[in-house]
Parts: sequence; C-alpha cells; structure tokens
Amino acid sequence: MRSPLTLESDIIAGLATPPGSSGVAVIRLSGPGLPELLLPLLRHPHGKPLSPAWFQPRLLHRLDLFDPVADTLLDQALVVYFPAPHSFTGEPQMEIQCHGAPVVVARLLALLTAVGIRMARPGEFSRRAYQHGKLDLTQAEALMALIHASTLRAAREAARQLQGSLATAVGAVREGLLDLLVQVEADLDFADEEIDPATDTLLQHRLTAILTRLATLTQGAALGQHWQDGLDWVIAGQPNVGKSSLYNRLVGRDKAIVTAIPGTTRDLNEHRLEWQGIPVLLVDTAGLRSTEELVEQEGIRRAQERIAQADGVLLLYDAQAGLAVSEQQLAQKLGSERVILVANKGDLCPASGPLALPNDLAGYCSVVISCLTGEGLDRLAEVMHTHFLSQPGAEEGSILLLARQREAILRTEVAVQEAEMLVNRGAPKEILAMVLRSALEAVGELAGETCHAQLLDRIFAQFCIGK
Ligand SMILES: Nc1nc2c(ncn2[C@@H]2O[C@H](COP(=O)(O)OP(=O)(O)O)[C@@H](O)[C@H]2O)c(=O)[nH]1
Ligand SMILES: [Mg+2]
Repeated sequence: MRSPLTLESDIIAGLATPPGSSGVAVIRLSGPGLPELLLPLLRHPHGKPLSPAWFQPRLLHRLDLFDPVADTLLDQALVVYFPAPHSFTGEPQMEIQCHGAPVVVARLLALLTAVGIRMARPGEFSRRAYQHGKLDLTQAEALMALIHASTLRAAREAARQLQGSLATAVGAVREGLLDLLVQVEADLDFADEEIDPATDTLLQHRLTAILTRLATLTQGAALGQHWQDGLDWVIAGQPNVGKSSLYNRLVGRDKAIVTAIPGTTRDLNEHRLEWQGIPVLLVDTAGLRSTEELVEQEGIRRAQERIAQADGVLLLYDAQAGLAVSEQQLAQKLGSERVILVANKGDLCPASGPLALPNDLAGYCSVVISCLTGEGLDRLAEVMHTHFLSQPGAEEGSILLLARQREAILRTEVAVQEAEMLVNRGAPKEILAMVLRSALEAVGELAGETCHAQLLDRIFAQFCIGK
C-alpha cells in the first residue's frame, strides 16, 4: 500500500457504461462491506435466501433488483462479486448489469445512495487500484490513454503500457539514479578520508549508462508528442516538377491546381490525413526559384518557412533533369533523416534503373515515381512509412502518450545532464547529490512514487466516472 495517502474506506458506485438508453448498463461498486450492504436490493428469482457467503467469486449471478422503498421489483440483473484482493481496485468489488434505461439506472443509483453507498468521483476506481498497489501510475494513465485513444496505434501502445512496459523502462532509470545517489552520499559520509581518484570516472560511467536508458524515454516523449500534434510533411522542389500532382495523388483527389505553367502554386495547400494511425498535415508549396513576381516571392518565402519547420520533406525533382545544385544544398541542410529525394516524371526517362545520386547525398533515401502513370507511388508510400514514421530509438511500449509524462521525463533529462556536467567539472558532491535527488523526484512522478496528493487528484480527475 502506498503512503502518505490516506485510503478512503467507504463504498463507491459509478456507472461504467455511457449514460443514455442502452441494452445493458454496468454499475461498478467497490469498498469494504460488499456484498452485505447490497443485500437489501437483491432478491433471488426463486426466493432462495441470499447471504454474503452465497456469492461465488467472479461468477455471474442472475438476480432480481428490488426496490425496498417502493416495495417492488425494479429490474432483472446479472451480478458479479470479486472478493478482495482479486479485483481491479484490490477491494471487494461488485458489478451490476441491468437494463440500460436511464430511469432504471437513476433509481438504482438513488437506492444505492440510500443504503449508504457514495457516488464515485471521476477516476476513483483507478485511484483506489493505484493506492492498493494494483496499478502503478504509468498503468493507470495507460488505462486512461486506452479509453481515450483516437487511433488504433495509440490504443495498442496504451495496452502495452497497461501490461507494465513503460513502468519497466522508467524503473530502470530510477534504479540507476538511486544506485548513483547512494554512492555519492556514501562519498559524502567519508568526505574526511581520502577519496579514491577512480570515483569520478565511475560516476561518469554510471551517468552515461543512465542517459542511455533515459534516451529511450526522451525519444518516446518526442514520438508521443508527434502522435498528439501530428506530423508536418512538406512537398518541395522547383516549379513544374509535379509537386501539386503528387499532392493530389497523396490526397486522393484533384485539390491543388496543376498546369504546365511554372509558378502556378503560390499559396500553401494543406490537407490533413491519417497515415498509419498518425495525424499528418501534408503541405504543397510554391516552386523554389528566383522571381521578380511579388506574389510568387511571398509564396516562396512561405514555402521556405514551412520546409524549415517540416518533420519530413519530399524533395521533388525532374527525373530527366536530375538534382540541381540548389536542391542538393537544401537536402544537405535538412539532413538525410528529414528528406526523401523523389524523382518525378519517371515515365519520360527510358532507363528506369535507380537514379545515381551525387556523392554528397550517398545514403539519402530516394525513389523514382510518375504522377502521370502512378508508377512508384506504392514504393514511395512504403519509404515514407519507414523513413518518416519509424523513429530510431523510440521503442514500442515506452512512447509517452501524455503531456504530463513527457514534461516529467524532460525534467529528468535536464537534471541528469546537469549531474553529468557537475561530475565533469569536479563540482562538490553535495550539489551533485541535490541534482540527483531532483532527477529522482522528476522520474518518480511517472510511476507515481513521488507524486503529491494534489497531483494525484489532478491526474485521476481527468479519468471517466466508473473507471
Ligand atoms: N509526363 C509527366 N508529366 C507530369 C508528371 N507529373 C506532373 N506532370 C506535369 O507537369 C506539369 C506541372 O505539374 P504540377 O503538379 O503543376 O507541378 P508543380 O509546379 O511542381 O506543382 C503539369 O503539366 C503536369 O501535368 C509525370 O509524372 N509525368
Ligand atoms: Mg504546384
């Protein structure tokens, strides 16, 4: 059990299914005193006497819901009892499945209140599960992320974290930090004696190991941010190479104007789409060239701005003409991770082998396509997937889906980097110990070891009622 939080020991009830008419509604109950407290509301359909011992653990019982105030039958229900500690919350728990008529549900909840059961606050079941050590905070938050997942990919990631994958990754960092702090504090205790000169090297090694473990989580934070914000993919290149044609192909309809006149596109064309479960903003831009034309100049300025900020750039060029020097420079400036070189109008090139890239761009991703015939577009989609979506280092199961988690891990990283700097500078161990404690505090917020009650209140308040 976790301290210093005090546990509430009353029985709570909450509707776990959405409000409104439904075939079945599920009401969850949790707290010591179950199933006794519920007995006045339950009747055996064949009149058998009910007692707490009558309930078989985790089996559905077909019972009548009885309204003792009106002295009448309310509904037929299926009732299940989970004795502690083998329940979601770790407390005695029950679930009532009745018919999902809002009036029936409202009456049942009123009767529950009448026998002394309190209506649950949002997330209170999960909070009790956390307090009884059934879930750590990463798992509780994975539950919330799973319930609110807007893409299947995010739901799968949350399911992995519910099994404890994120807790393991966070625990490894925390253990490393704890070991290190123990060592630094031991050094402090023996400060009067001569310090072993190997100590600092050892500290450095340990810090490097921690930073390596932490890298998985910071990359997981970056990817989690992308999943939330989506990615910006920009199509860039010289006028007339087929940027708008590719944009239309990827969007799936004729959205941008395509003509043989160079400089047709001036405004940015944007389209939101979901790519493998991740929101993507696809942007078609004005062709890059020097021009005296004011409107086009502004279009190019905007294009350059978007290219600079893009998560991924499809740098399009004419397969016959090859890459211009200015494009090579742009590709180098952006770096191979952010660029895919796309040779368009492959239909006009007789030799359809792989295009030779200049030496400077060896190692860049490149694809030959034709927006006219559609050739190479499947291959481009594959390359976009592997190149733009699989982030090196970010491991499945440690993708930080929530802003709170990302913020805590970034604070941990800052503190660990500061610790590394202090060791390199040979700074006093007292300061190092202080910084390590702040790193521990920050990483501890992820699994909930160092969460204050108010923070927990805030976290669980975002959950659903009945969860
Ligand atoms: N032969 C051929 N022509 C293309 C291809 N893609 C685009 N075009 C033509 O090239 C011209 C310019 O296309 P557009 O998409 O407007 O280029 P942008 O200026 O880069 O946006 C138009 O006449 C298109 O029909 C292609 O794959 N093959
Ligand atoms: Mg265009």
